[in-house]
Amino acid sequence: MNQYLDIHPDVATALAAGKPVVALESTIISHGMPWPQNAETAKKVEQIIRDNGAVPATIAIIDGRLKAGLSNDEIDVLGQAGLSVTKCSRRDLPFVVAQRQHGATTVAATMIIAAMAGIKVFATGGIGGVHRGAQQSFDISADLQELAKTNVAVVCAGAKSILDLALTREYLETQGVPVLGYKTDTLPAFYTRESDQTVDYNLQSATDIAEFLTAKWGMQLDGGAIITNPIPEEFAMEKSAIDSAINQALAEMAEQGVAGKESTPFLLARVAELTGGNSLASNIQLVFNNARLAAKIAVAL
Ligand code: PSU
Ligand code: MN
Repeated sequence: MNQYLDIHPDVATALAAGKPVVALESTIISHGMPWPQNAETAKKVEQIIRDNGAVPATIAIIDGRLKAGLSNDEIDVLGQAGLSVTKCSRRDLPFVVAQRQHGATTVAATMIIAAMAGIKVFATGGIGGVHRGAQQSFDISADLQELAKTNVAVVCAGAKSILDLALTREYLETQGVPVLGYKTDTLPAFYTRESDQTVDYNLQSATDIAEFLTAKWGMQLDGGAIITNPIPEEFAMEKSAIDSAINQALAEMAEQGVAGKESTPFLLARVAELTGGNSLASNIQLVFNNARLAAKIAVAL
């Protein structure tokens, strides 16, 4: 047991009994959505996981403690504090722990803490990736490196086209990270069900996905896998509206010289503002959809 980690009693009981557990990230709470929808969504996602037969473990850092499983009050603290909570990827964890601060974990940091706790399946909205213009900026999310080495499967709605999806695919191929499609041949682009990129393998059921993961880890092929789950048709957005918001956000980012860890939150917030309430509703629904699939995969595993 890691001396820096607190596992919530419900999560610890489930893990000890070999019952299914699904990890959830917290940057999506503090940096991905506005208060109070962020905390409401986080609690509903936990309920959806319970309704589908698994135990939720929302992951964050509270007063310097790594947490696998939060109370509702802790979710509210992160939701209300929003952007003032430190966004923590791999490199930020030691600072926030040593300084006994709160931290919101990205996909990378959530995978690290999930793996410490023994959790294999993780649900989120979208992952980080290779940014457009990375040939110059070198902006490649640490999420991709983590997927290359940490044994956690990440269920998401693909990646937003704030990223360069083609370069993201190439990078994942080099790093040996499988990209699965749940009932899809093309990589979903978060708000839209399709993109111009393919997935590696289209699998038709949670059982097939669980068998894939069992084979991967059974062969000691370390690293994660990405399971992409297209946004439900009824909540998908018009590609042209999303594209124009993304292009405007990217232009503003260049103008204002935003870089480093601020890039992704800046782009997410600007796209959400420019597309109004529609994109928030879609974002919430796709997270619900991913939570359902992740719970089914955890049960099948
Ligand atoms: N993409 C989204 N929504 C998000 C994020 C990415 O569509 O909330 C968050 C996740 O926490 C992800 C992080 O792990 O941003 C990636 O940040 P960066 O690009 O700085 O690594
Ligand atoms: Mn970056």
